[in-house]
Amino acid sequence: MCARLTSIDGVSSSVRRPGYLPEEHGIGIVHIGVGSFHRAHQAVFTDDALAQHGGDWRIAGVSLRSKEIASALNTQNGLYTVIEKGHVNSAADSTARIIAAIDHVIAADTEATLSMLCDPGVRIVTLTVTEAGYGIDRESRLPDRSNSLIVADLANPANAVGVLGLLVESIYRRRESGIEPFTIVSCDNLPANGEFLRDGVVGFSRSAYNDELANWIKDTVAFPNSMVDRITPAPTIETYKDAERLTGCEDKAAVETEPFIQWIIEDTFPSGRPKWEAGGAVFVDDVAQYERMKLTMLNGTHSMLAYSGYLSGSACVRDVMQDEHLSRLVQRHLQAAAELLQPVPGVDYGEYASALTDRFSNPSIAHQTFQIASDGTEKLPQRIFQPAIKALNANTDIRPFAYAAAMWMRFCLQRLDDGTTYDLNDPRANEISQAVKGVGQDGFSLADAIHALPDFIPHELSESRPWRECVAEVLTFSLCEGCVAAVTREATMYAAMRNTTVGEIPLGDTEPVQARLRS
Ligand code: CS2
Repeated sequence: MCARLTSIDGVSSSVRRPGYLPEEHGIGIVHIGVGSFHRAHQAVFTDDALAQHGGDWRIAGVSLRSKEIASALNTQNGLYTVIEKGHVNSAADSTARIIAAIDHVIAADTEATLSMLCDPGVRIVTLTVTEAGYGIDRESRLPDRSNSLIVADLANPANAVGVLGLLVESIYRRRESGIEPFTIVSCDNLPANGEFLRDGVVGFSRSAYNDELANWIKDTVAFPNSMVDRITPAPTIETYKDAERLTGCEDKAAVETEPFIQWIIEDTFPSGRPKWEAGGAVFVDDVAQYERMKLTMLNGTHSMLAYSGYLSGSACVRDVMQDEHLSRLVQRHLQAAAELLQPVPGVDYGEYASALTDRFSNPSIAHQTFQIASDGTEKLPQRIFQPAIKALNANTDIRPFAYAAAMWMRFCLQRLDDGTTYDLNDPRANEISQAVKGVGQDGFSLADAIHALPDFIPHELSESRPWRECVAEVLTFSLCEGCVAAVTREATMYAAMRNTTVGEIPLGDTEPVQARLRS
């Protein structure tokens, strides 16, 4: 039995170690939401920046709910293993490195969190709390008053437990004590994530404090937008076993991830920042185009394949890519999404699609379709509905998006074709279950029930006859013939449209995609 990872002394010599002494660097960042994505992404960039450029940029983590990860990391003095798994499905293609960027993690403790956030050394707050974690209304971008946490925090901001309350109370306290505000970086998959969070924070301060503070935050605090990317499945027992095998130490905070990593950030950090360029971060004036590309191509395709795949028996993304019909639908979705994007200098959407196909196919990464299928009401607006509206306006094919939305609606029934049931992980799960009760096998009734949910499907779509018909038709077929048949039919229709036969590989439109698929 291996000893617990508490220092790098016991780590196998073949494993990459931090290129700096952690105790020589102070804390400069508070990160809220210390899940596996943060540990595989921002913490890795920070580790590289510390190794190459030094500075007081270590991270204090905040876990808003779970005490588990805080306890695992604190026991290990913040150390943990990142396992990168390449395309060869063998131990030889896995590499491990130890990350020392996290100093400690505070779990579900308002005063400790506020006191850390008010530390004058803290100059940046980063967040990965998921799309659902902000408590900001998507339309108005104000605090969502249907969220009980927001209501409680608005009434008692000094004891806040949610993201907006903690940020605003700490900005308020810092200002009272004459401490400069920190820069706030949202790292969740939301369009214009920085602006979205800024509006939520300003709205919260206006309601819970006063206009003066709200206007000061608006004028003074920086909220750079950022696009983050690294496919990171939830760690499993196998992850911990792999970490132990590779490092020789027991590690209960290990994460596994793909080799690819990307962070594109707007360079607005008035109080300084780590040189995240050391890990390959790219600083730009405007992130919007990159964000749209990632949200609609990677994440949109992910959502489509998660619902279609889970309902038709593919547990992981890699299984989807092995399935002739599902992988064809992946190509269709990538292409449909790419066609709606404005050109970006230096970016070839064909190459991007091809790289995504490769990443999704990584046989060493067991990325569960059920994991991606969670929180559909938070993900679909930017991933599926926005591009669908664009397609409607451009008079191009809406079917790929209508199909994805229909498969999500089918998923909302919480049962597979063989009657197996599952939970709907979604902030609006109760409302959805009520709405779809009694729709039986009628695709039109199911589509009507979901379209009637308030503040969800944009009116451009719910009032569009072609959209409504396409969604209802896909649903009716999947309910009558089953989800495998629905996937097969959809892929066959696409193949026919592209003038290929099923079994032939559909070629993308650009030369790099064609070359890749031919090889
Ligand atoms: C996924 C993302 O779970 C999901 O919804 O689409 O987490 C995806 O893996 C990441 O955005 C990749 O960077």
